[in-house]
Amino acid sequence: MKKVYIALSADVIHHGHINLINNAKKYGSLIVGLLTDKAIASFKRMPLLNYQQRKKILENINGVNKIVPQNEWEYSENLIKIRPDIMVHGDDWKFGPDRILRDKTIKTLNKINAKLIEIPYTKDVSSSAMQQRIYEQGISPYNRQRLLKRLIDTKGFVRILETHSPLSAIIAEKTFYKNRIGKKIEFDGFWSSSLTDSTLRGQPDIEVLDINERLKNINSIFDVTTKPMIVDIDTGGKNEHFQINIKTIDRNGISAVIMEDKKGLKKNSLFGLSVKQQQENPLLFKKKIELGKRNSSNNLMIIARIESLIFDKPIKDALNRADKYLQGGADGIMIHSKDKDPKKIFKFIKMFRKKFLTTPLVVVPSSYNHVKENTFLDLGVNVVIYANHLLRASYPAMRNTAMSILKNSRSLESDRSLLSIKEILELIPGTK
Ligand code: SPV
Ligand code: MG
Repeated sequence: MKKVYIALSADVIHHGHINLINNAKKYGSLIVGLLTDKAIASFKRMPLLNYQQRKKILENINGVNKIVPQNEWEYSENLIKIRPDIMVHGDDWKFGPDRILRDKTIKTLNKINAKLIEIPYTKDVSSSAMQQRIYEQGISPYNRQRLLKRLIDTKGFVRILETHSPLSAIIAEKTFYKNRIGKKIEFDGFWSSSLTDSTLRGQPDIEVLDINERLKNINSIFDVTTKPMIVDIDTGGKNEHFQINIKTIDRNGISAVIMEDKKGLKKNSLFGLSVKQQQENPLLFKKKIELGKRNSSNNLMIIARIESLIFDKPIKDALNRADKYLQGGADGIMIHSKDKDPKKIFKFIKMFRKKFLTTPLVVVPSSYNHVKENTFLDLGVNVVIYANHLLRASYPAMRNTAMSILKNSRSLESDRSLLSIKEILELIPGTK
C-alpha cells in the first residue's frame, strides 16, 4: 500500500476538502498533515476551531487513515519525516504567490523520490471567505474575549492598532497585505486609548470620560468587528469604583485592560515630568491588581503598566514593581517610555525576560518608533501597540480639507485626497 500525503487546515470543512480526500485516497493509505494553530496563524487569520477540535472532525471523515500535525505552513519538514510515495494538492497553487511554496515542495518531493499529483481545484469555494462569513454573523463577547490569549499563546507576538470609532476599527479589522510568499500581514486586535478617546470628544486625557462613555464607544466598535480589544483604563480610578467597573468591562467581552501605576490626577505619560503627576506606591498598586482579579473572571487579562521610566526612575525600580505586580496576579506587564532612544526599554525587557520567561510583555513604541517589530519579537515582547496613529492620521487630513475649502472657495481642490462619493456610498454594506 502506497503512502499518500495531503495537508489541510480544515477549519471550515466543505466539499472541496471532501473532493481532495476522495481523490487522494484512491492512490493508497491517506495521511493528513493537519496544520497546527501556530502554522495557520503564522500565515493567515487564526482558525475558528483549535487543533484538537479540527482533528476530531477529520478523524470521522471517511478515507482519512492517519492524522499528523504539520507545524509549518511549508510541507518540507513533514515530507522528509513521513516520506510519502505520493502527495496530492489542488492545482490552484500553480498561480500567484503560492507558486513559491509549490516550487519548494517539488524540490523536496524530488529529494525523497515522491510524486506530486495535482487535481483540479474545487471552484466557487474558499475557506477564508466562509470563515469571513461566519465572522460577519458576529462574535459572542465570550469568544472575542478569549481570542487575545489564544493569539498570544499560538503566535507569540501580536500587533494592535488604536481604534477610536467603529469606522477606524473597520480599517484596523480589514486592512491587510500579502507579502511575496502570500503571507497575510494584518492587525490582531484593537487598542482603546484614553488619549484618543478623550481627544475625539475634545476633552483632555485626564480620566475625565467615565467607563460607561468608554464602553459605549467600544460596544459600537464591537457591533461591526470581530477582533479582540485591549482597553487603556488609566489608573483604574478609586478602588471602590474600580471593583465595580472591572466587572462591567469583563462582561462586555474585552480581552485585556491595561492599568497604569499612577495616583491622583492622571496626566498623559508622554509629558513625563514636565507636568505634575505621581506614581503609586507599588504595594498599594499590587493590592489594586488583587482587587481587580477578585472581581473579574479568568478570561479578562489585567495587565499592569509600569511608569518608572516615565518618572526617570532606575530600571531596577521598574523590575521590582514588575515582581510585585505579578505576585498580585497581574496577567502581564506593560513597560512604558517616552524616550526616543530605546536603550532603557531594551534593558528592561532583557532583564525582565531572564526572570519571567513567558509572562506577556507589552510595549507602546510611540516615541521610539524607528524600532521594527522583529526587534521586539527577538527580545521576547509579545504585544506591540500602535496607540494613537489612526486619530493622529485623521486630524491633519480633516484640517487640510477645511483649509483648502476656505482658500479656494470651493471643494474641487480637496477632492483628490478624499474618498470619492461612489466609494463612501459603497463603503458600508446596506447603504444602497
Ligand atoms: C494612550 O494611548 O492613551 C496611552 C499611551 O495611555 S500614552 O499616550 O503613550 O500614554
Ligand atoms: Mg492613556
